[in-house]
Amino acid sequence: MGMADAATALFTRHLKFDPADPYWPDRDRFILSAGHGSMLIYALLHLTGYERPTLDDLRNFRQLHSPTAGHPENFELAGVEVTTGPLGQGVAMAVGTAIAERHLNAVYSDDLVDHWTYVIAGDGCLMEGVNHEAVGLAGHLKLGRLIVLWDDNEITIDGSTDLSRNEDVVARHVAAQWHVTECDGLDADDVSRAIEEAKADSRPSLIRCKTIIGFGAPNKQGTAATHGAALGKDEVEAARAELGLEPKEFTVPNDILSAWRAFGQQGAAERASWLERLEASGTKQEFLDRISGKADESWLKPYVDGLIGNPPTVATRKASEMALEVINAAVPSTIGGSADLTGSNNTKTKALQPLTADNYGGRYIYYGIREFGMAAAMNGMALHGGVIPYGGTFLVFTDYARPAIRLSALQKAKVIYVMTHDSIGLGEDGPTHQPIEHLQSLRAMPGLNVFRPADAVETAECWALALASQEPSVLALTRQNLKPVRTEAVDGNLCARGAYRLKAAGNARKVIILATGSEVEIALAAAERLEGQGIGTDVVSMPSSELFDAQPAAYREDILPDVSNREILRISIEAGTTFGWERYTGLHGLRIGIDRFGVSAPAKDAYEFFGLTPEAVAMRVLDHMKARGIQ
Ligand SMILES: Cc1ncc(C[n+]2csc(CCOP(=O)(O)OP(=O)(O)O)c2C)c(N)n1
Ligand SMILES: [Mg+2]
Repeated sequence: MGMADAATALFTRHLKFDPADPYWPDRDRFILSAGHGSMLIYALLHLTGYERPTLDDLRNFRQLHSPTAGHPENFELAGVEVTTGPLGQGVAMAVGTAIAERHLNAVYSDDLVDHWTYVIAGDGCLMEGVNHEAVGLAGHLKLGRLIVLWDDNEITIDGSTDLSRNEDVVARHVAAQWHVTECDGLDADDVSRAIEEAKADSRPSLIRCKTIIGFGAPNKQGTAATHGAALGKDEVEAARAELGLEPKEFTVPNDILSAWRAFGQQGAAERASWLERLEASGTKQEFLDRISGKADESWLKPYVDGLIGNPPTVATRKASEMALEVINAAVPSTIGGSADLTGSNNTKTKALQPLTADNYGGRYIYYGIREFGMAAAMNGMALHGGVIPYGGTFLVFTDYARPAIRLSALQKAKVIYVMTHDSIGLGEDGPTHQPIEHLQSLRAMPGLNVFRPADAVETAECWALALASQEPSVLALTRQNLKPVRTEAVDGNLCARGAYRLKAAGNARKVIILATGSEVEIALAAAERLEGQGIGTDVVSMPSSELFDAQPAAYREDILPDVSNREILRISIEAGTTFGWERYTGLHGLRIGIDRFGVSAPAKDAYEFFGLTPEAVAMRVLDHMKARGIQ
């Protein structure tokens, strides 16, 4: 209610959109970062003539199967660009949509890409830590196409903002090289004037809209009581009287509705002329393919053939860089980056130029030490469309980026996280930097591909899978060198199965060892020892447990015969928590991993200390077989 006038100014006088084609690529992006105010965007979409939400949808606000979810969800309604609700992330994603817009503008010119990103943000969005990262990044990249309208109502859930904030929000934005202006948020003309001013400035803009929360509810406005709780019948009626609205619920007077529908049609002519420009551009198909997220896949086979012919002993972070050299040439929509660990994450390939305020055409972003801001920006870039963002940090710092990784998964944002230093194998940096629970906790997240490749071939295959997936992916990569485990040519992408038999038992099969990433070579060497004692051992590489779980039952049964079969012992080896591995080993199996924090030591010593060596593994397997009476 407090931002209704500001939103009216934006939607009727500035925002470029066409409800007849909500995904028109050159539309302006509107992001309601204050997602708890979802009814504002639902009302705007309804009034301007989007197919949904209908009046019935509005009646069914927050009910099961209604698209008018508690918070705006991009997968529920066209016109909702990104999913918001976790405060702060809307602004941070908007930084990404603004980056994508400028980049594509540099590639395709004003004719095809020339639009703005508008945000409505509350006090909460500006208080969250990620806001500081987002504001810093946007200021640095001089994202003048980004305009944030701040609903400055001085109220949050607990009451007055005086309870928890005394910082000068405006000064903070000015310090971050933003343009800031103020307006009366309850006066559409004044808001519109401020938007004009913001558009004329080449910096990102914050418009401080002075508002009253719950404006129009005569007895409750200006208080936290209007934040989320229902106003109640009496106060709703009083508000209707105060605002001069129809007394009947869910009715929009005809003259008001037709005026809004007319506003909704203002963009049609602009879209028509854009379509003409697209036809005349000579790049129509390429542009549309890019927007649809297509990525060339023909690079994989020749590249893998080359690796098989000459298998390298490299860290998988290096293998990732090698794959990226080929991918970045074949897939022009990739935009790489790192949160200040470029040389460690191996994310920058030779030909990539930095994306900067002076060169938006570049394809590599120095995000600075802003893991959360980077991840949220990548969500915005991916959902803008036309670019496939990938970005790196250490796997342990997925914790810093986690709320945005979760939103990548929820929103099906095609973001690729290049997470290196994926275990104690990073060595001397010690337990603060050594991930333990991270792989399993990421695997527990729905809708996220977690890949942990074992060598250069698997790394390339996992990259191909990540690029082909519509879901986000995490690539967990080593710092330390790994021996090649895939040295024979095969048809197709073995990692697509999630897990596959890398080595079949020579003797009668008694043991199946499942391993991921750097532990696959340990599994192979341990298996050799066991075979030497007549114990047939399969080694299964499992780069993705999610993809394995999605295989047909017969395939899973072939790789892992019935879990209740106690004649075959199943072992898992992963240099991280053993938590969760019982789903593949069964309770009577053996889980080899690390259920404590790591140690600061050279990688080799750390592996020895934790018993992650072929000798120690073979010993534990033999002991376990003896204890269980397996011959
Ligand atoms: C990350 C996060 N923390 C907490 C919440 C719960 N929450 C929803 S709205 C809100 C207060 C927001 O205040 P403000 O942005 O000023 O919104 P207003 O009350 O003015 O509408 C809180 C704490 C949330 N949605 N996201
Ligand atoms: Mg507020």
